[in-house]
Amino acid sequence: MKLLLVSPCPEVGRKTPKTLRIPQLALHILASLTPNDVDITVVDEEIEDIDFSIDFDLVGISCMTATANRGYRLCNIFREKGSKVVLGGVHPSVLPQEAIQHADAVVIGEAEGCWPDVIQDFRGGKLQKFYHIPAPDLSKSPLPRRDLHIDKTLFNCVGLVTTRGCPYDCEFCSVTDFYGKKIRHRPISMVVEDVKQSGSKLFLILDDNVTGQPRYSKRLFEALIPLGITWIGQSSISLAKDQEMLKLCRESGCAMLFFGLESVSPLSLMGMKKSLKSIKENEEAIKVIQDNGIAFHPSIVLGFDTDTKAIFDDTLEFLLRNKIPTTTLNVLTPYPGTRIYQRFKEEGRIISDDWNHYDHKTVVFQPKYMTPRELAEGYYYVQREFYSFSSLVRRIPFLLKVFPINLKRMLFLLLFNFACKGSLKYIDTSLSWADNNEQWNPQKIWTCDKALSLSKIEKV
Ligand code: B12
Ligand code: SF4
Repeated sequence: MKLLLVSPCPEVGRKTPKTLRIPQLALHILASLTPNDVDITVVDEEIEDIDFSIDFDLVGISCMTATANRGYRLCNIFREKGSKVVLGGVHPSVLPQEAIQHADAVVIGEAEGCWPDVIQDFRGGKLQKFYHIPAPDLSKSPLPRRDLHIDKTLFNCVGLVTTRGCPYDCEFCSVTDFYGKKIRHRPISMVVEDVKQSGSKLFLILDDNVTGQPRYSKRLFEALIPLGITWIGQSSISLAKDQEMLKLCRESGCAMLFFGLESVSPLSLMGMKKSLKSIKENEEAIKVIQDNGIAFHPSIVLGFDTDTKAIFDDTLEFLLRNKIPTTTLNVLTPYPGTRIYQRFKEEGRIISDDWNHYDHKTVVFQPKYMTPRELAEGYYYVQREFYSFSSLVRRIPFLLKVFPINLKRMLFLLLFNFACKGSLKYIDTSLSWADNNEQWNPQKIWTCDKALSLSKIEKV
């Protein structure tokens, strides 16, 4: 039996720069759950092209919303060639009825509990339409088949999972719905074995909050110290309040942490379930974290209902004032399956249902205090200014302050900068594709007096 496991690219021919490539862990997990007698091919389309001349019996495709259209196109191609196709990942999981129009079966949620059944049913000729095992026990899964590594890059960074689940359930995020509110973890001995077997020294820990279960996280970091690895992860900013955790994080090899700061607007922060609600508290936390030798990488979303056009300059000013070396800037994207999608749908504010545009770079909704185009242009402006050459020159000392001269980390900063600069070409500020483009004009915009006066209060 020949099995192909694919992670589609958002656009044909669009590849991730070689040095920044991280193979999709989901494909290696699926491979590890597949019986040994199956001949497996793994293709991450952002890294290499699919060889359509080969015939496969079964094809498994992993989709996010931004890659769903390409995933559905691949389903058609392979089904026409006679293969059976199974879809999985976050998008098919939140929209299984849409996904099944294109595939023979859909796995809703995590693969661990049901992939062996899918293979068995396929072999027995009785593939079912839907498979779903909620919150599988992570201690029962085999280690990912990292031997199917696609290529070794300069950094050879690989993904690593230690926990799944998030208790916060933010309005714009799919994670809690997908993985559940309860944090589940892999046994520490299993994570250590996974690290050792991977052959890599650099890891992206894919958990939504690597410090979310303090007792577990501290024991995990202690176990990682002797392995001498470097890792990047995501954490809640409340980490700054726990000196012991900060120390263990650094000693276990943590170079940089992504934080879902989400916004530099006091009004937006007030409306979110965040541990630190004021700008002042966040700024103090950033300083504590960077003083502990961990680079602070905030993920910032532009276009919340409390954002006026002032948010663009406020964001740039905040990033430079707080000596932030790198950041991820996103346009608010109402993903299907989230509460914000439901709300915007009910308010008639979704301007496109074409999943290709759901990439965090394109405006797919009517913002409250500006036109969609103003949000798109404002987003482009912040991205362009933050990743400009002159800004890079200003930010190099920020990184040097966090860690003493380290050529590899400096190279990473440069490459990350160039990749973000390069991604400017994918930002479509024309919005010419938007449904009923003419109706999204300034008359649709709310008056912003209240928001402006409140943000003035906070600044004073
Ligand atoms: C790490 C990560 C990234 C990394 C990926 C690095 C890499 N190459 O691995 C980077 C930074 C590149 C990234 C980019 C983006 N990401 Co991202 N990312 C994540 C994150 C944090 C972890 C994903 C992960 O690898 N998890 C570990 C693996 C093992 O889990 P998994 O992929 O879910 O797979 C499991 C199941 O889904 C299922 N499964 C998956 N595929 C398949 C296929 C089959 C056939 C079957 C049976 C089962 C199955 O089984 C697996 C094992 O249980 C998630 C959040 C999360 N907790 O999931 C967001 C997340 C997936 N990302 C998201 C988004 C929006 C993006 C971006 C669009 C953001 C942007 N600014 O551009 C881009 C899109 C990139 C693209 N290709 O188009 C959203 C997706 C929402 C949606 N509805 O699509 C998520 C859910 C975050 C969120 N807050 O909502 N991301
Ligand atoms: S945005 Fe972060 S904190 Fe909020 S639900 Fe998603 S993963 Fe959890």
